Amino acid sequence: MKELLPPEARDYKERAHEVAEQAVRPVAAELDRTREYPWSVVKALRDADLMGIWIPEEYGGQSAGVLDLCVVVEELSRACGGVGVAYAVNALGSFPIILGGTEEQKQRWLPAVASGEKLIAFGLSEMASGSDAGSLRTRAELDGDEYVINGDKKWNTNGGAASIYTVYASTRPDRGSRGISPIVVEKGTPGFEVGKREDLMGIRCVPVHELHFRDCRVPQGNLLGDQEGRGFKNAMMTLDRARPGVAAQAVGLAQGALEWAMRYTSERQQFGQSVMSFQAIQFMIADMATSIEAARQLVYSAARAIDAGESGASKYAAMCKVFASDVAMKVTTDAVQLFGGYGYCRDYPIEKYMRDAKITQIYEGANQIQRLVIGRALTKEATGLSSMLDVKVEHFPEPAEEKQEPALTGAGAEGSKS
Ligand code: COS
Repeated sequence: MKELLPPEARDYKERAHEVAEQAVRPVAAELDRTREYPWSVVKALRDADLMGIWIPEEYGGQSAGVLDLCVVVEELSRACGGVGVAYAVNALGSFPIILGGTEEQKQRWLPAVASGEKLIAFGLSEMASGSDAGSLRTRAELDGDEYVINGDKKWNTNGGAASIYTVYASTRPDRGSRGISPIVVEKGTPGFEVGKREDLMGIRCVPVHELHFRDCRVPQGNLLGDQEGRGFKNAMMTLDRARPGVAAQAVGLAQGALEWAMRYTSERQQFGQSVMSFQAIQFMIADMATSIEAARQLVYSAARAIDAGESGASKYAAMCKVFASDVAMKVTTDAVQLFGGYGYCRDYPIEKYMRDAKITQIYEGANQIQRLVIGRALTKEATGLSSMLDVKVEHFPEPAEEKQEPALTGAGAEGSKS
């Protein structure tokens, strides 16, 4: 259903498809094994003019929308989920600057990200603060015209590879989530160290690191915007725009796994015929393909709603993330099943899809958090609904008094005997 996409998105999708087939698929297994950063893919994406497309034109980007970002991530993830997120996380890292930076800050940091010369990362989570992002403990204290940052970040995707880090720190711990501020820290700043690399189940070519800040001094001008305390909202608004990218990664992974499963089951012969010719297998594949298409359309329409500035961005972003990642987990697990014993070993590419898919249910807000976001949005909508319908629960008619069932003796019982 490519023709349902606007022409620009179709063009981005086709170009990303080319990069995925030429530069990603041939190296995906090797990158998974060695855990090397996909620098060759970054080069291919730069050559194809696909890096930093979401950055506004005035800062060197292409002013592409969330939909365009999603179709690129989807195509890359179809070949390798790790490469998909290595690309998408640059959007996650730069949205805080696009949304909250001053004109000078945007001019300072965005052009190098737009060209792909520099990579960028997003530092929100900490060891003790994951889903409850507002409880973060990293501190930033103003000392003269510098912020002094102390604390540790966890799960920093692109950590080490990135040159620019958007870090969320508390400038006013007494104000809770309203005391959090976003501060940009550049690689090489004294007191800032990239720590332990996590040994992940999937997306293994992407480095995920701890970050450590020990009396790390940055100029006051690195505080995004001109006011402290806007960090939590900035992070939430960023996630509203970035979560469809995770959903697109999930769709790409599911699509890639489906295609491998179709190829395998149509070639594999058992009982004198292809495995795919059995109806039980066709039904499985039919369900996989149908759920992927449903997920894809939800991702695209959520992205379009966000691009159009519709209210309810958080709800749509959460809906597509939760739905697509659950689909990806189910589809990639079924794809492994369709490969039988071969699906369970690393000689075939399929088990990697299952390992890569799992993280889409966890990062950028666990799916339980997405359901909470959707639930809260619906709770608000329910209030609006009751006033629209002018119905309150107590206005529903009282249930009629219960009628006594006739006893099984007497006329009825006798009648039933006759
Ligand atoms: N856009 C703008 N503002 C938002 C917002 C959004 N999407 N969501 C919340 N806010 C605002 C609220 O309006 C509220 O503002 P006030 O302080 O002015 O009242 C403030 O932020 C706090 O909101 P809330 O009370 O809803 O925050 P909670 O602590 O209940 O947390 C969740 C909300 C759970 C949704 C949030 O912490 C979350 O998304 N957690 C997951 C974090 C995550 O995705 N981590 C992975 C990062 S990738 S390393």
